[in-house]
Amino acid sequence: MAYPQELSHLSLGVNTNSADAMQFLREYDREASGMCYRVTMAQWKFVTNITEFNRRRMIEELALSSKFEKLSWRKAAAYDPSRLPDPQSRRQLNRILQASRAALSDEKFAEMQQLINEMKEIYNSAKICPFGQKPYDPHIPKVSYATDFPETNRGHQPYQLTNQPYQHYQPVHDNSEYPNYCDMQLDPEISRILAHSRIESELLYVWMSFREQTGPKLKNRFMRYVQLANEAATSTGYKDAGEQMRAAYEDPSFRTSVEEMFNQVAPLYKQLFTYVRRKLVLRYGENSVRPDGPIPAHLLGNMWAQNWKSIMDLVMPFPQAPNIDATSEMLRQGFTPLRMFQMAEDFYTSMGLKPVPPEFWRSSMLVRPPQRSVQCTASAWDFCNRIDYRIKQCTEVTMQDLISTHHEMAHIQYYLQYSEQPQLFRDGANPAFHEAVANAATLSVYNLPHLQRVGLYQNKSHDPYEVSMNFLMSMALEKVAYLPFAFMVDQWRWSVFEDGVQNMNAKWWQMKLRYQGVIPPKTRTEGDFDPGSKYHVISDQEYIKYFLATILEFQIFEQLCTAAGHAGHLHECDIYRSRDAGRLLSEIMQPGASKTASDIIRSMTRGKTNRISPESLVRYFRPLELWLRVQNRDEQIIGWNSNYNDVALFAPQRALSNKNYPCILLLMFLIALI
Ligand code: X8Z
Ligand code: ZN
Repeated sequence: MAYPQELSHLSLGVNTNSADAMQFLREYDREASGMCYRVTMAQWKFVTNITEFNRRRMIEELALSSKFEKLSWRKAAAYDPSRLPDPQSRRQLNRILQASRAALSDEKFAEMQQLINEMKEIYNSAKICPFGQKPYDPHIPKVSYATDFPETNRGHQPYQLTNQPYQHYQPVHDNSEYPNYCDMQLDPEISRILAHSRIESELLYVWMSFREQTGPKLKNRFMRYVQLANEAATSTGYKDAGEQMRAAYEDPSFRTSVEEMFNQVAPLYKQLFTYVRRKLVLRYGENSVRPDGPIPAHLLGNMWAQNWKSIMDLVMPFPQAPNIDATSEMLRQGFTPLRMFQMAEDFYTSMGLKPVPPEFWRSSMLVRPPQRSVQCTASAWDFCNRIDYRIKQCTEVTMQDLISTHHEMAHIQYYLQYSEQPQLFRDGANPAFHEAVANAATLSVYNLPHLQRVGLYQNKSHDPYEVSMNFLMSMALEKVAYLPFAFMVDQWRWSVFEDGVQNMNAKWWQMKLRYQGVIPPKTRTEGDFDPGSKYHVISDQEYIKYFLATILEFQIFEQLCTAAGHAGHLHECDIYRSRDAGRLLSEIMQPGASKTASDIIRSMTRGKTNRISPESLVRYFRPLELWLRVQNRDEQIIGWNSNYNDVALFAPQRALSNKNYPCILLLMFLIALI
């Protein structure tokens, strides 16, 4: 699709002078870079030093930036992009018009920003009590939520809010009576329990409690957010907010394209699923996991059952062979966080890519600073001035953090590569590209040949096939297990934007079952709002990019490996020190968003295709898939039996188990007797 042509009709098209438009774009570029610098700096100061003062400064800058966004959108809408002779300027103008919510009135625009900020705050302040501390003790006051909407807002009518938009909302902080010791947060405490505990009741407890502390408090705000997002989208010329989000992919048949991709990876996922389910049956028993049905979502090592790598201990193909982890070798060699970052820089410069500038080393936060509160999630920062680039990461000397270091450094490399583009093009070719490129580079770092080359693994005479299968299993638990989750989040979100907010939770679980084959461990109702347990849902961040990025990363990786002259299994390819791979990587990154994804993929594959394709991912995991097929040969059902649908959503899982029939019959008999 050409860049959303439909947007021409929202433009007022009053000014048809292309010289004026070009002048506007030049001014925009200068002002937007300046604004971006100020906001980014205020955000950096806050997340690396969480104080009330820094929070207020950040909010002030964000407010200024929103004003600028709104004003620029209005100015841009005065031009008709289709009349601009220069395609690059047309593309820039469309980028201003396309994604914005600026078509909303000033009041609603501000309300939207406030809603999203409040939802983030509620989410980030969610805390639960430790397991076994009598969470349901009547002495511990239970927080009650005024979550239900008036009946008039149910049913199939679009949700209507009264003219006092906040009257149904809960205050942001209502933990006043919550006991002090109930201070476990998602990251790190709750996530650690889900990853490492193998006690089902404990897993169930944290799974349920986190949802109690998020969903119900967020539901009303989310409904209002849906209404406002749709209003912004329709005023911008889109059918609904889902269509507006999808427009960034510049593909008129985007929904069909992603569905086709999903269908191509589903058979591999089902093999993995079936094998993992059997191991979970062995661990937790048939009363907890049906041997032919869906898997209860709390047993997969992660709050959203999206990444299963934490249950590797339960599913390792060859427990006698190692699961490659260079952590102990790194510790033995006295690695430091600084050395890890130097190593990551060397990875990119060895391919002829750019070193990071001195400002990076001066200003990054590479370890958790003592005596101040910071947000530790790893991230890479572009300060929009072509000078200042930083990483924030509370690095520890572990293999996982070494991978993360290479991942974040790839983002910095992307920033450096497209730094000469105008501000509007300093971005990935589509929203999936940044993550895809960063992960493609790290696929090379994970593998054995690379770890051997950098002296972090010595071959200790283990069977190479067994070592390979263990490695591919750990990768599959991270990448393959993730695909249906990454796919379903926006399927759900788009359906809410399209069909309305009724039965949002039931829809969520229907999709979780259909695509992931997971069910809730306990009955859920519309009083719950389980999508609200995922940050990206309530913080207005589209998610399909992660699905596409996971597929695209293997496609990019395979092209880099071909450029590097790799022959043999894809999972054994290392692009370290390959100038040819570096050149290709630079060709992918350097245009930023100035070209379409389809143009970049065409040139990356030397004209073979212009589409994202899962073939490389499937090829990468082919040796594991063959092994899984053998393991699953006696299984009655590859995948899951969806007849358990009703059970999953509306009744406790075990209620209809065959084993309960004698009890039910006995009960009926006794009742009849009475
Ligand atoms: O949100 C993230 C990163 C920032 S891009 C922390 N990820 C997705 C998630 O957590 O759901 C990385 C993996 C997918
Ligand atoms: Zn990333």
